[in-house]
Amino acid sequence: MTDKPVKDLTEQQAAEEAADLRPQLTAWGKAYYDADAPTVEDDVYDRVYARLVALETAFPTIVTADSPTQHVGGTTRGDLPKVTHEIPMLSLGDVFSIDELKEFDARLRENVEEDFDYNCELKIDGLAINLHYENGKFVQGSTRGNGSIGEDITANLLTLPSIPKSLSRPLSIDVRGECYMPKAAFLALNQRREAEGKAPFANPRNAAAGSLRQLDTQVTADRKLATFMYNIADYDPLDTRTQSGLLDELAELGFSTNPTYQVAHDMADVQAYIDEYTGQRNDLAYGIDGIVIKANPLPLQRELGATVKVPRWAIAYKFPPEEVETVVRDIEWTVGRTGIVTPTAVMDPVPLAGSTVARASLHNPDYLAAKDIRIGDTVLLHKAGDIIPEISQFVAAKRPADAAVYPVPTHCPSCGAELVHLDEEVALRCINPGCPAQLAEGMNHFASRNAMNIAGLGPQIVAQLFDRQLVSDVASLYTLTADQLLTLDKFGDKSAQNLLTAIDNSRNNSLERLLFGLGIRHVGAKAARSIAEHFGDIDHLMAADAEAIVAIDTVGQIIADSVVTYFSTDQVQQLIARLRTVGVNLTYTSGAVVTDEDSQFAGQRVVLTGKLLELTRPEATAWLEQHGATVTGSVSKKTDLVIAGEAAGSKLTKAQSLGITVWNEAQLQSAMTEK
Ligand code: 3B8
Repeated sequence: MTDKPVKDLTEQQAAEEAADLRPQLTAWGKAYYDADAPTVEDDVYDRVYARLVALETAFPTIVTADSPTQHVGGTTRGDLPKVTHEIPMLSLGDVFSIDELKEFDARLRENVEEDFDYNCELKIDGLAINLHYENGKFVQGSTRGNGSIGEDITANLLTLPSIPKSLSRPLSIDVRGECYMPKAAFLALNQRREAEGKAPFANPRNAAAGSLRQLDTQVTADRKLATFMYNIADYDPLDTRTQSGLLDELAELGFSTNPTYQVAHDMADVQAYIDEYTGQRNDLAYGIDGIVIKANPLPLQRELGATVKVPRWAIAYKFPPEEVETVVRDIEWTVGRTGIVTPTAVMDPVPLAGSTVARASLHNPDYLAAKDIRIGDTVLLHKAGDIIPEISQFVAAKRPADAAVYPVPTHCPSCGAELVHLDEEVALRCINPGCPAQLAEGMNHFASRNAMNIAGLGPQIVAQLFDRQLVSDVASLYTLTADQLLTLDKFGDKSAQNLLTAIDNSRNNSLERLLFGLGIRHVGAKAARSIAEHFGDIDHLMAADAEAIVAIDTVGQIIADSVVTYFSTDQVQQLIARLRTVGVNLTYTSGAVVTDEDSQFAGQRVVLTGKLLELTRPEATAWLEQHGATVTGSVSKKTDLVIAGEAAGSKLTKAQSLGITVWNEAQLQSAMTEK
């Protein structure tokens, strides 16, 4: 590790230094977590770790999927057991243009006497996995690894609802496919990580890879991973004679398969498929990076076989990366909940990969300096991992003569306090605890779904509450009156009453929601839950020292220290006293989660619709989730049960047309009281 400030490094130097640090951190982490025998002082580990985070934050392109920062907490396994693939897991050859695709077709047709079709499939941007079944029972799941030897991730894959634990027939087969993280789950995960002060994942693929290597399989389970299976290692056990038929048969056996495949007779059909999905790509719920064409007859696949590296019967066409030019008009500095001040490029709005983009994060002063982006610059813009707008570079030829290097602010744009760099951080911080921008961000977090879950209290309303000085901290939310709310833009009696009710209901939340909502550094929703459950109420927690907190299995030193530091300040103690006075519950009331596999709701997908009269939706949802159900918002073929309240509309109609079981509220209540 060097002491050179990160901002003085080139990307190349940063990448080299990071590559040196990672194996060291991984080895220390392994000794600590897996062998429970630390080989280094905690503070040395922390310093090296902080340096790696600093390097990767300043140069996001150098992040690797196996970086220790991508599985914070050292909870991923570095030593997964190896699995040998008897039949190697090959990867696909790539082409980048339609012309090359046509050459592939011409070559194949030259070598094959008879006419044949292709099966066109989307190329899912995930991780290749192998699922091994014996007599219809799932026994082992593994990664591709180097193709011959992969890693055993059975325990993690067991948590994925889309992977059947037993098949509809007692087959012994190896089924191959892709494990991926849906776009929505990726965005939510990164938002959560940012709120918890963790490095965001670079793209859904890295997020999926990290999630599959978790030591704690509950983390994997929470990551909402999904699968599409597309292949079997050996065709013998099935009767199917085509790739398209194979996909249907896999679906019948219980696997999740991608329904978008199409059989193509010739290259014109293939072209039409490419055009169709180039257009739809951004509307899909998962990322794709191209399409795959496969000779459809399975006997032909077998006859053609493979080279050492790639099958001869299939090829991937990769989409060209979408990139547009636009002009930077401003660089805005905004203050986040934790005081981090982040620059954002504000640009002329341009359509890009399915949305209109006008802003891109420039992350921190080092990143801004490295990219050397100035106001007036024409820049090339793309979406990282298909999702996050990112400036690739400025166009030197179009730089205005007077474009000046953008000055980094020395004072907080919200409160005017002097900005600082803590420790090794590249981030610029405002450390004034009374900074209005931080308080507003903190209140947004407090109200968010996984925290106090106050529906209707979003950023725009919070901003107005602070502007009009109706609130000063989160406790003051609980003394707001209808008259005060009526002064807000577009607020009427009904909206005021709804918000007051939502705030009022949040008083009864169990302690873990409050703990997470307070926004204590490093304390995520999961740690908050463990801590709340362990201590039972806030007084016992506030009386605890770090040693007592770290005694909780899933809580590490960094979290424990952060909690103790947080509660040690007068300001926080006064805030807790005010929360108590306004009647916010400070005890843990969630009770143990039922993991009863016999529950009739285990693994069921349930949709709530219409107006519930006796129960509230959050109550019904929480109860269903505690009994193993996944509660979703829309009805599809996969829905198992719809619970329809009063005046249920189109969701009920759809459920009925799909033949899905429908219950009324009373049926749900009786199921709840039976338990
Ligand atoms: C043979 C067939 C590798 C692949 C394959 O969506 C082989 O078929 C492969 F050796 O990697 N990412 C797909 C996808 C990937 C592959 C595939 N089909 N749809 C994908």
